[in-house]
Amino acid sequence: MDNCLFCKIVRGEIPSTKVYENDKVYAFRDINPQAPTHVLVVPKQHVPSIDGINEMTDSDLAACLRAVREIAAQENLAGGYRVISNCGPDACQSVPHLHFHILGGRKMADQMA
Ligand code: DGP
Repeated sequence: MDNCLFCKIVRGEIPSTKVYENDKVYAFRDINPQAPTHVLVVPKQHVPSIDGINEMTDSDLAACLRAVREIAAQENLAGGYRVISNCGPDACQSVPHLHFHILGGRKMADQMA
């Protein structure tokens, strides 16, 4: 996707602070962190949101969650962490490329919203 912000980050056309990468997944620090650790995990394949995951292979989708686990270990989030994927306008998704927020390094609120 030529004009997708996260596709441009994956391609290195927009700078980011890389945390993790493999052939299917790229992960980088959020520009507006909401916790001491705030990482975005994105598939390299352009998929707009969870609503679009039928366009992905199970292997590529699983790679995102496996990357989450790897990154949590790498970032020493032994106390726990939260994984969020906003999907669509009611969830305030602002970048239409599937991504998983990893939030950690502090105690999260016990309410989700
Ligand atoms: P969401 O609202 O769930 O679509 O989250 C999008 C996130 O992307 C938001 O937390 C801020 C982050 N973000 C937006 N633009 C950039 C950018 O250019 N670089 C980085 N590192 N993060 C960005």
